[in-house]
Amino acid sequence: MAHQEEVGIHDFVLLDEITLQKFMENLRKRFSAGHIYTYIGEVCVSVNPYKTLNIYGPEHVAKYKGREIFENPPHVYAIADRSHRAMKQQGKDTCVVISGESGSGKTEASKIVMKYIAAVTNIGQRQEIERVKNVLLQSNAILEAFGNAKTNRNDNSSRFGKYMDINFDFKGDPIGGHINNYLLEKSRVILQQTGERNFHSFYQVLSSCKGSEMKFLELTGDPKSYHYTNQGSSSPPTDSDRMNHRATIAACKTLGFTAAEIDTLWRVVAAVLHLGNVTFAVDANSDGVKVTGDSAAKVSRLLQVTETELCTALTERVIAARGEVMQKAHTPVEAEYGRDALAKAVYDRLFTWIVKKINSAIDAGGFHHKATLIGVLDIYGFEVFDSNSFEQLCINYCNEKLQQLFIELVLKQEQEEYLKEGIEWQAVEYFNNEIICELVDRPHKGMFAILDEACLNVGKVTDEMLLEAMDKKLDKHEHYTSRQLCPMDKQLQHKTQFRIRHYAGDVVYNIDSFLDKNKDTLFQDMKRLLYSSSNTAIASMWPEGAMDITKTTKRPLTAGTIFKNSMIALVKTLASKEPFYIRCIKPNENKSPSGLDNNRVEHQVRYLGLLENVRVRRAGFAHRQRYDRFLKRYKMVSQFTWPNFRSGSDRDGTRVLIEEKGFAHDVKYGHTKLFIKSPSTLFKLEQMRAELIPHIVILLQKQWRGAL
Ligand code: AD9
Ligand code: MG
Repeated sequence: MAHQEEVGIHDFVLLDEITLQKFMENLRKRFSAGHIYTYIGEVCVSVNPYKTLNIYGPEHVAKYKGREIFENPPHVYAIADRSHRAMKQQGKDTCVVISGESGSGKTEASKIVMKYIAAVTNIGQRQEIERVKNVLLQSNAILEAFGNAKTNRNDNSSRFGKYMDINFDFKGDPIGGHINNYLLEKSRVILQQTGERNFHSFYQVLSSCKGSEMKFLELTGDPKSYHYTNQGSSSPPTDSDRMNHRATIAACKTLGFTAAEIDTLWRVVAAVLHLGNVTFAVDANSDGVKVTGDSAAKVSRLLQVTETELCTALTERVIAARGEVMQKAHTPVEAEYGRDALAKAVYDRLFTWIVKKINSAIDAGGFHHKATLIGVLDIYGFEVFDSNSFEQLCINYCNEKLQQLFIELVLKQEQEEYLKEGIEWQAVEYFNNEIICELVDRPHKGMFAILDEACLNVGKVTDEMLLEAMDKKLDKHEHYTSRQLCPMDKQLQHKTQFRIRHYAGDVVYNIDSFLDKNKDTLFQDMKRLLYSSSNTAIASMWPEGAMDITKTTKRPLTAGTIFKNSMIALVKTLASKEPFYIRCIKPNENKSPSGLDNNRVEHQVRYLGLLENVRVRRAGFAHRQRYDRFLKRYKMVSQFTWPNFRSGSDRDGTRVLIEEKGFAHDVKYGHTKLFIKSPSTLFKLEQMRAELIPHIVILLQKQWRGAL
């Protein structure tokens, strides 16, 4: 295979000057030459190429397998290999943390990591391992169908967070896994912004509902016919929706979903579409509302519940007061609210059920305890829309937490390494975003806590009052402001808006519906209705429907608190593993393969803290390498070490070489590694090596010829 000429510098640590300008120059040079990956030490910076690159084939897998990072051009494969080898050889749990804003290539990178791991494992072709590998890879197709959607930032945007543990046996082969999913953006089910779509699954089902097998869904095939798909973008399903529909079904089969279970997936999706078309009219015979049209009948057929019970649940609710049970009729507004809440909840439960099914297909069972893990984190990226709500707050808070982890781990790791090797170093200044995390999650005082407190006073507190409470408690915080606090601020046009200065930029949020989304309640009647479904899969999604309404139940945790707790648990899990990082960058706003938008990219480089990362990595030492590896690479440059150093340890050999070449002032000797201060020393060594290599090749050729 021809070796592609490297353009630019493969590791930012080796830049002669650490400035944003030099960083950008190098990134641009490499991106234009098709090199989307560049290292900062062991962190891989990846720029979304927005085109298919021929760098992921089997020959590339072979090139990276078992190799050190510096032996090949930068690649996600090298990171995947490192995480796999560290796990296999040292029995350590590792994780690959992929971060970057929406559309920067995180999900693609996570799939590339998983494909690489699948490609380098199970040399023995064990059947069970093959099954596990297939399931792990195929699970993506299902999760993306139900959890991804077209947004204005990304045509295939993950609308849920995903952390996947892969379990390995002592041979380093995958024997199972487990997925944790985080907060699906279920509000998308009922509402999308201009230009955006609902979840892919809706278009997949619409693209294929005309066939005889899907007739029972009673769908027209046109997104325009359904309220929930006739909003942001109502263009017809595409060929790829059709193809992806088939791929979803194939993946479900691989994962062992039964035919009835696959049916249930589409039943629920179709039922949600019909549910959106249920309309209400004031009932002249009572003071309540009645259901109109024929959509409710379709919903009841698909969800396998009785139509009467469905209509009752949609138009009234049962309330229990002092042990007595009463019916209360909805107003038209309440009825519509209840319908939409039901649609969101049904879809959300379906998604959770899918994840559970995938988990049972990949459960490593009894091996679990003995296995070591690689965790792969692919979560929604930082996002700013024209209108940002509770979901964006959660997503952006999640990115704050990950950034904080990055800061801590990267610094911690460096510090530990210097300590372990007995080397002194100096700390580097960086922005610690802990203050922003606390703005959101501080117990009793943070935004989530204020939100929860407001939710305790059901019916009495409005979103505006919530904002007032936030203003009162957070007005001193330097990362928070609102229209009320700052009336002259041009960004804040409405009294419902507040702004957080995130590490990645300013985001203006709208407080409307925050309370509702945080409370996230569904009338108990609806839960009971779905629990009564004759479809066992659907019934199993609603276990609390069995509960007696008169029994006092504990107040359920709010959506914000559940999310906050899951983020804290996630960070703890990641921090317990040896982390490897992929930092993704979105080159431009147009999804274009050519062109790196300077401002946009500079902004990302800045907020991802990449320059600080380079500085920390170089804080004193641009390069470090184990003595044996150092000698192997550079031994030809010294007469004392070529062809082999025989009069001492690798450390001694390294010292002899370094002293002979006059670099002694620029290095420190750790216990197991050599630390080089300035990149120029490494350049010089590399240069000497490069000059000598042709001579050595000729020499070796002569020797071979002589031997023949
Ligand atoms: V979000 O936070 O889920 O909205 P991601 O996950 O960061 O976002 P994603 O991986 O979905 O972004 O990438 C967006 C699109 O960029 C993909 O659908 C591909 O069309 C394109 N992409 C990303 N990475 C690559 C790559 N390595 N090679 C080719 C790529 N195309
Ligand atoms: Mg994604």
